Amino acid sequence: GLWLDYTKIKDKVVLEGYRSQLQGIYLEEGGATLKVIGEELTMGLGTLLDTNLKFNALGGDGNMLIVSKYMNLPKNLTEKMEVDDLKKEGYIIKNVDMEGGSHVVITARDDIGLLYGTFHFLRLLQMHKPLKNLEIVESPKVDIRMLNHWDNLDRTIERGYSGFSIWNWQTLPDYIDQRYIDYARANASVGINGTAVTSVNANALILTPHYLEKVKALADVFRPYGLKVYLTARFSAPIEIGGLKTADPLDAKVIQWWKNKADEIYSIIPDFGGFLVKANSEGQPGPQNYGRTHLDGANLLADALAPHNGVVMWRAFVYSEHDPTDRAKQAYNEFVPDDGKYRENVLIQVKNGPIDFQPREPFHPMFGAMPNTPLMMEFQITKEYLGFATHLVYLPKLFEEVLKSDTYRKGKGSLVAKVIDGSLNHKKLTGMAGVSNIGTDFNWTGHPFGQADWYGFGRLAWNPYMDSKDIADEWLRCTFTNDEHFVGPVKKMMMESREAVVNYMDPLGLHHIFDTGHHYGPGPWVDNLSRPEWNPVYYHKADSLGIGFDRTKTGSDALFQYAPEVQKMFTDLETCPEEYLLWFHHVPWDYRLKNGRTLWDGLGIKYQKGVDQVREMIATWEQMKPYVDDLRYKQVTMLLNIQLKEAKWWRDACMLYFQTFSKMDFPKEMEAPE
Ligand code: GCW
Repeated sequence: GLWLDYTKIKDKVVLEGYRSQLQGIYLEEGGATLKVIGEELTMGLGTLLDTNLKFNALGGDGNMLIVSKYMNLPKNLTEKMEVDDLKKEGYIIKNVDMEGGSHVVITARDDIGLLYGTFHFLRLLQMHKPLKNLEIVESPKVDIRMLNHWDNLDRTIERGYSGFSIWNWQTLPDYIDQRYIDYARANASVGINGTAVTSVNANALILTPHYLEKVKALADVFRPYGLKVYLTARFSAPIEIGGLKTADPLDAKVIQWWKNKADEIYSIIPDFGGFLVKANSEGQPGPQNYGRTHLDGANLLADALAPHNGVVMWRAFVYSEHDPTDRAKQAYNEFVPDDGKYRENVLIQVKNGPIDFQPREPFHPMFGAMPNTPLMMEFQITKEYLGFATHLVYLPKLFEEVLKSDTYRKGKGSLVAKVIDGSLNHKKLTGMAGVSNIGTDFNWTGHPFGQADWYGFGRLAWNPYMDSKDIADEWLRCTFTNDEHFVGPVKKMMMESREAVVNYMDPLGLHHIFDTGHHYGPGPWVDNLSRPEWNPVYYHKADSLGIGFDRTKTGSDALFQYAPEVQKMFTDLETCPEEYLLWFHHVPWDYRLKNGRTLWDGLGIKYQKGVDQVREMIATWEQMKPYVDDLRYKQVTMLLNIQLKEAKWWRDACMLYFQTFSKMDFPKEMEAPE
């Protein structure tokens, strides 16, 4: 079902209104995409309106839904469409009155635009929006809008909490699971146009003919929905599956091997998207194994893909034990000096923050710092550090905060969103990736509210300036009900959920204090791991004097990587937002916060607030019983109760541990530890 569960509209007035406005459909004839548009309209309108709408020719009587590329519309209709602003994959939805009837026209330059317009149109109905005075003109602001699956070939998923991988490599290519089709529909409905189906901790086998045939079968299913397939390329593949002695990016045989491999892939999948690469990161092979650089590695693959218009997405998530001072600095140091030297078909894929998908991080300093290289965003939709698929945390709020952060790289207003949509430096190639939270679970994402994160990622990839509140509104109406008694309170609950998790896990700029390996639950005391930068104590640095990571000049000076205005704001304790206090500063336990309380009290109050916020979420949800089916009502209730138990666990574990340093009493606002 997801948000495409087109249940019959119960409101009689709305239903009758739509029925009289939609008396037939004209759908342009065409290929596979037009066929799936027809299927989606038949299914969507069939169930929403509980009627069987006929597909008619143009020119008859009655109010029609007209779906056609604008160059194929009759001249009198084309003239009414303002297509100048319409880009590739974009669409227009507009009312047009003509003799014979009052019509709704969906038009576009290409078939995929028509499909996206169709999904938008169906959403209008799901949301009970009036079909009058429509003047919708939409084009994607970002070119590559893709999911990254961290799915292994044995169907386990790294950091996946919703079951196993939906890709059944054993039965592919011959067996096409209905899930593959529904997956493509769901992605297309929010404008996602790419998917890297294998993990960045890559297995070279995916590049062998045996697997490429299976990938082809997926690509064939996805193609009508505008969804391109990408693969993760293991840098040592020339050795592992190519029989070469080296994977040195400057070696002639290696260069030829990748070229041949790209040619082979394109002979099987002509619209293959390209490679996603994790290299010299967390033990993965890469060009540095041969004394070369990320630049050498990325350009090697880019040259192999260029004749076929493929792209390389080279990840900037790198850190090593060799620079134990501050892991946050390494990516900037390794990539920024080579700005402008990457081939045109290379995008550097950067996580939203400089550490690793924490509940809150400042934006990554690379954003805006490489004006001559396309930088794409990597968000994590799966909740590795936010309570897995067990906690309700609405992520688009986090995504929005990052996208609206100001890098000041070209003065005030140089938002991260402008780096991502390319407008800050007129980039030709743009992209946004989200690490998928999808698995074989009956409801796809484990937590019923996890679907909203997938949905919201897609909407923000289409338009990084969207308000996460509007996205929550859409998702709730399409997924549950339009009843305002439900939408209002639940939207509020979703919007507050992100701050709640920050409060009960990582308040005031704390980060990476998770228990080892699995990253579920608190472990601020861990200090015995083989690499220093894996130990939580490395991040909070609590001692008898205070707590926090000094990233100013007196500490690691990671702040120098930001624009001067940003450096200044974060350096000065007067202007550093308290959300980032302990990210950038080591401050005494009795340091006075803006509200006059000590840091120690402030920490306790925040942890308590997080717990209280989960209690409020439970109270809100309890009121929602009349509006939700029993199954989802019970699931969310049980999950929220776990969340409450674990919010207390976080509060108690962290405060009791930090108390061993502060030696201060808990603030009076804090409940006694359980
Ligand atoms: O956060 C870390 C995860 C790893 C992941 C890595 C990465 C795929 O714990 O599981 O590996 O990030 O992004 O490469």
